[in-house]
Formats: sequence, structure tokens, C-alpha cells
Amino acid sequence: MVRLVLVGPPGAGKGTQAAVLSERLDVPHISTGDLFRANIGNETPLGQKAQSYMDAGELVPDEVTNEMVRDRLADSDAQKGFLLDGYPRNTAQAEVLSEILGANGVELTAVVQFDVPEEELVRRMLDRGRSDDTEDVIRRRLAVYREETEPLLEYYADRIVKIDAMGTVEQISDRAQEALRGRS
Ligand code: B4P
Repeated sequence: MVRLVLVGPPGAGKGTQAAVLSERLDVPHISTGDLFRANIGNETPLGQKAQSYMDAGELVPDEVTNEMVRDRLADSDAQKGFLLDGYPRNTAQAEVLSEILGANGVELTAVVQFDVPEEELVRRMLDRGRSDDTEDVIRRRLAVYREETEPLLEYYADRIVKIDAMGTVEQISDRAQEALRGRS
């Protein structure tokens, strides 16, 4: 059983790799970005709360994000393991995750860090062209990553698995799977 967190700057390919790895490892892919976008699409109150933060490249407030993840991790499919994509994104969220897992007597298997040079991140995001992929918002998201998310690399130092995330999608997922072998 694997319980993984994927960490990396915006545009690193966390969502892309999570889709491949969740299939290969047979665990659900839980993406906070996708959950927010689905709520925005369905015009739910949660989506309305998230939208302005996402449009500005800011993190959605922790209390909104943490409760959404807490609910999702309580679903039956997440009891066989999971792959968390884009959560936690700061140490306060990491503390909440640790409390949720601790209450169930389990812990994370590993934290997979995707390493990509900044020029490539910007290129990938501009190519993708999502509504929050404009140059100004990308710049803000990268700054938020450095300020808020990068400290997680220290927080999770004992379980980080660092992956070179340059190359084809398949090369990168092969690297990640190889690096995770023996940890599940
Ligand atoms: P996310 O949805 O998590 O998106 P992301 O970090 O921008 O992208 P990701 O790394 O998943 O890249 P992808 O695979 O798509 O976050 C969006 C927003 O949601 C945040 O800014 C924030 O506002 C909010 N949010 C989410 N989680 C939150 C939390 N926990 N707390 C608070 N707020 C939160 O890949 C990018 C592009 O690269 C794609 O076009 C892809 O096709 C391409 N690509 C992927 N792999 C490639 C490769 N190997 N080579 C070339 N291109 C590649």
C-alpha cells in the first residue's frame, strides 16, 4: 500500500505524472487543483471561494483546502492508499495531513519531488494555456512556491525522493517508479 505526496513547482508535471503513477500503482489520484477546478465548473460555494485565489496565483486558504482533503481522504477508495497531487503546499497543510493520517494510524510512504529548471516550467505553462497560465500569474505562482511550498522539502527531508523531471512523460514516470521500488 502506498501513500504518496507529489511536490514540485507549478508546471513541473505533477498532474501529468500523478495520472500515470496512480494507474501503475493502483491508487486514487487526489489533486487539490482538479478538485477546485471541478467545484468552480459546478459553481459550488467551495468553487466560488477558491476562484479568486487561483486566478491571482495565490494559495486557496488553508481552512478551505484542508477540509476538502480531509473529506476526500475519508472516502472508501482512499483507504487502499493514495497519491496526493498538489497537497500539502505549505507546512501548515502538512501538519494537518500528518494529523489526519496519524488518527488512522498510518503515515506517508514517500514524498516525490519533481525537479525542473524554471525556464522549462514557464515554457510548459505557457504552452498549456490554462486560465491561470498568464505570465503575471505564473510569476506569482512561482514566488508562492518558493516562499510557501519549498520549506516542505526540509519538513519532509527524511522521506523525499527527488526525480529529474526533464524528459518524456514515460521516462519520468519510469524514473519515479524505479525510485519508489521497495518502499511500498
Ligand atoms: P495545480 O492544479 O496543482 O497545478 P500546477 O502546480 O500549476 O501544475 P502541475 O505541476 O500539476 O503541472 P501539469 O502536470 O499540469 O494548482 C493550480 C492552483 O490551484 C494553485 O495555483 C492554487 O491556487 C490552487 N491550489 C492547488 N492545490 C492547493 C493547495 N494545496 N493549497 C492551496 N491552493 C491550492 O503540467 C504542466 C504542463 O506541462 C502541461 O501542459 C503538461 O502537458 C506539460 N508537461 C507535463 N509533463 C511534461 C514533460 N515531461 N515534457 C513536456 N511537457 C510536459
